[in-house]
Amino acid sequence: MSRKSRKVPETICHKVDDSQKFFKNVKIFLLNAGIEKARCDIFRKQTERYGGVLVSNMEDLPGYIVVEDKMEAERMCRLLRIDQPPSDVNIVKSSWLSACIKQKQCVDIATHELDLSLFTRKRKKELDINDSGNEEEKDNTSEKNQEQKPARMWHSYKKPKVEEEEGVDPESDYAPSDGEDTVQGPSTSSTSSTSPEKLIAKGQWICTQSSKNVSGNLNEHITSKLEAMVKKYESTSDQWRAFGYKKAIQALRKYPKPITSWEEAKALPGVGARLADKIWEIAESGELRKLNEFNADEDIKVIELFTNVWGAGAHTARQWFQQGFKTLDDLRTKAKLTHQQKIGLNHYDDILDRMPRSEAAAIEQVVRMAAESLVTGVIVQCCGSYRRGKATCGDVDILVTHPDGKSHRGLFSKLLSRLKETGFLTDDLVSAEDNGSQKKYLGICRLPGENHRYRRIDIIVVPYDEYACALVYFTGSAHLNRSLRLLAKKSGMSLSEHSLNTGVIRKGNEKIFEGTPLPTPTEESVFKHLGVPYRPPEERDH
Ligand code: DCT
Ligand code: MG
Repeated sequence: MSRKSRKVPETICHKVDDSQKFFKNVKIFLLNAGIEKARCDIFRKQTERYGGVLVSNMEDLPGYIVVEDKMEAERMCRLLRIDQPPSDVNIVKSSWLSACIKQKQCVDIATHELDLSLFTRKRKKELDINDSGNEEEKDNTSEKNQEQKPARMWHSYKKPKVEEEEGVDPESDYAPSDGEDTVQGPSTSSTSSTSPEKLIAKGQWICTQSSKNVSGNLNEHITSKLEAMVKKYESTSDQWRAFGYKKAIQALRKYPKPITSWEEAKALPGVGARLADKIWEIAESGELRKLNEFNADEDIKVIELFTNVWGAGAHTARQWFQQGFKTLDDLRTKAKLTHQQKIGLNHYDDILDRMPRSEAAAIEQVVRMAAESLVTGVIVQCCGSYRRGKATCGDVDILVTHPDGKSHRGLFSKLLSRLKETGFLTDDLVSAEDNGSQKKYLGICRLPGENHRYRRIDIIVVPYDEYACALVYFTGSAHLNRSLRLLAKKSGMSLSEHSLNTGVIRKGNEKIFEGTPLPTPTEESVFKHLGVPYRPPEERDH
């Protein structure tokens, strides 16, 4: 039966009276990845019909997480961006939900529970290996080792791998109301893709909206506290909660007036009752007890301190903490550190400090002068938060190309040598990585003269025909990029920092055919192919 002709049987639409509501107030999080859309629709309808509450936020559980029958615990964690399956939630296969609906009762989960034993065994093995203190040689597959590779080596390290692997925009996964809610199931291929225009007409895509709120952020007093909570949860590897808070922050930033009631907070997209409590607590009292508790918690303070070491993620930070280290000096003197972590520690305060945009402009100018002294007509463009017009920048992301399409070749190493000779580049974090035809450098720089601080710099040299896609990517924001990539994917295209390809064939999440690059001479052309109205960089600060 085709998807279109499949209808929800009429009988299941009959009203049920209160006594039949066996799911009354039971909270259910439906992870739709891999579950056919029609089936998901039935699950949603029936859950609500029998009194259940569908939640889109971790904040709203405990309750049940319902996953596809063949889901593995590890994949589920990746999709949900959590470190491990939550202990206070029942994680069940969709067969449980089917059985409940069929038997019209909340059936026992015993035979439907997701098998966590493999995951637990793997984790235990990792812990054993870590305890032996010789982790790098022994296990190349564990998450920990992914982190031991220079964390944030390139953006794929910054960005959770799940987006690339699963094609999931986590926004969409958690917030169907955003209109980006379908995770492609295993049978999806380019043949079932829809035009971007149709997709855009169906829902509110982040990438079609300007990030500029005419009135500015009127809930700054709330978002600043929620941002602090995100940092806490990220450092404790509670990615799911961190994500819930991030969604609330986005909604609050866009909200056209200050929050004046709990109901208003609860009505924000992606905000459940518990998060609404927190928002309202801040709105009413200016304080958030939970944040104060976190701030007073010495252990969390230490882990957060360690998470901020460049090259260390939450996992390493936790390990250091478990090894009994308490201060940065402990790390300097006693911990086994990678090259990147040593540099991260040397410039700890400087790297954490955001620079004024005038300093980013001066850094861009140093790179431009050096590049121009090597090749005339070279283009040097500072991207990232700077190009989006932010007042401060965490690092400087500089894109270099040449309009003649060939003079960029060989420029990368000459440019780095020149910048090192003058003492401008002081430390290499990731040197001369060749990724296809783009060359990328991550390091530390310092402006000449007195009293300048060390700053993080990325330099990317790209061929001119990749410039527009690279410009879109490195300008960001990361959130906008995710939305653009997902829109491309659902339209049978694929967007990267290299190109925008059309006619991509996918089987499940695997690309069978890479497609053909579309001509993208300008950023405008990239947006146009995607059916998205062009936005200047300042309106891309999502
Ligand atoms: N990027 C992305 N996905 C990520 C990280 C980055 O698509 N996970 C893209 C978008 C922004 C660009 O790379 C530069 O990244 P950052 O320097 O990390 O971000 P930024 O927006 O410049 O912010 P900051 O001021 O903190 O550097
Ligand atoms: Mg940046």
